[in-house]
Amino acid sequence: MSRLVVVSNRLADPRKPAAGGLAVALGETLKKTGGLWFGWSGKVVEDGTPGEGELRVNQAGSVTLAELDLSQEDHDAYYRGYANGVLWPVFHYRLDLAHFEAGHLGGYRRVNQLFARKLFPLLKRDDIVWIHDYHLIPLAAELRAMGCEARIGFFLHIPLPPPPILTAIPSHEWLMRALFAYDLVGFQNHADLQHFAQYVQAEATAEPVGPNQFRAFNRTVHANAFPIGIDVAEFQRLGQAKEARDTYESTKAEYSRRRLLIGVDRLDYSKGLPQRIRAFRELLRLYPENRHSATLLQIASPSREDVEAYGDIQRELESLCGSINGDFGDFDWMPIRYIHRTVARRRLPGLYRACAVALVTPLRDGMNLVAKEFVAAQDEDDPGVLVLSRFAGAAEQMKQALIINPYDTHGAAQMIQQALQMSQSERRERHAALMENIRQFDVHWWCREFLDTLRSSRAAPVEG
Ligand code: GDG
Repeated sequence: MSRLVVVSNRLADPRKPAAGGLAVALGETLKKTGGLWFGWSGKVVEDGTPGEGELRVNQAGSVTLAELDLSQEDHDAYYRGYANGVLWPVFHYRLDLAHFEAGHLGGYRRVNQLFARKLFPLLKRDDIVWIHDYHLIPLAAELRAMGCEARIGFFLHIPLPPPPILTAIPSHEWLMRALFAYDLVGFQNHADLQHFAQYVQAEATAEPVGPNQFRAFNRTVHANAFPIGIDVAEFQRLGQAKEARDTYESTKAEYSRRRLLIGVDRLDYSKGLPQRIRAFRELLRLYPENRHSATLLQIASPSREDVEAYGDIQRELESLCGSINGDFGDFDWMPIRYIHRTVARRRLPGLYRACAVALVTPLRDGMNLVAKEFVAAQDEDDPGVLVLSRFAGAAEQMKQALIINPYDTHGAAQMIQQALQMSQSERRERHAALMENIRQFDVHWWCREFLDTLRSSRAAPVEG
């Protein structure tokens, strides 16, 4: 079997349990093929030269880890400026939050060139290369320019917006053309795949030349939807370990007379946190029986705090939670427990299991793995209910969740009430169907499906 080479912005050590399902799944395939994982080390060198960075190569069992440092200037332009200041907001339909600065695009290109320069000498001719996410869209084009002929696939973890939004990015033609350097491009769901097809047909006059094959810029690329899953078995094992069981017991004991609702998100404007909090306030207003009895536990783990829009969302959230607790709270009950910290992964399954309802209500999300983790952590006899935004990629698969529109505060509050009142038999039925789906389409399925498709896709240059 060919060696697998994984490239992602950040490197995760697949041996560490905190790494999560993706690193575990990729780690398994890397181990089997004696593979290589290449990415940024996480280290920023303050007085480093732009376009340069030290590469360290280490062995972790049979897997080689290659970590690259970045200069401060590159990091600011590539990561903070372009990836998180342009691509993240636009791909999440937030043109209002995008800052287009020419220097940032330059830095994005420079770092992709640096990645290619450092990676290319490590590649073997028959390697299978799998590049991940929006930070590295032009990487295959840079590798091809150096003469790389390996099979290269790309997976976009975040949504791809439709052409009217995508075309607002200056240099969108350059960005989208870069996708044609891949043999296979994967999206989270069929809606995103459709957006890709619409874009390349309208803007690049690419013709579909077969099922999910598009030809333009002298190359043919295969594209398809590969919805990512979680490692269900690993997450359930984590749920049976002591730390998760202790967390379950202590949470249950503390809230013995209350119903708990839970939200677990990176503190990101795409996750619809203020909308969720407002829906919870509407629940308390519309259905007063929930006062004193329902508590929302919102874990918002700190994220990208050096990007301006993230500070704004944090302040908005703090003020909203404060005003609801002030308006509705009492000596013996606070409606919202807002935790702006990262909770240890080992505790998460216990927390999920102690909760009657999960609120997964992003305004836009590639997939959303919290929705799947919540389902996997439930007790199958007495499971909690998932309330899920129609704008999460997960909604395409998880049809037995209660699907809401996060912009509709009133409608969302009604749905949360329905979740709190759902009979045990209906909860069981919905949970069993959701469980079947997340088991079948777990992260190992995703990995196999993408790599099998990549092995059989070859993007031949157009003749003549
Ligand atoms: C991107 C796409 C897509 C969250 N808070 C804590 C914590 N988490 C963990 C969750 C879950 C993961 O982080 C979040 O995954 P999501 O899928 O919700 O979101 P993104 O980070 O935005 O990921 C997304 C994903 O890529 C995969 O393709 O689904 O759409 O945006 O695993 O549990 N973990 C711990 N403490 C926390 O406080 N330990």
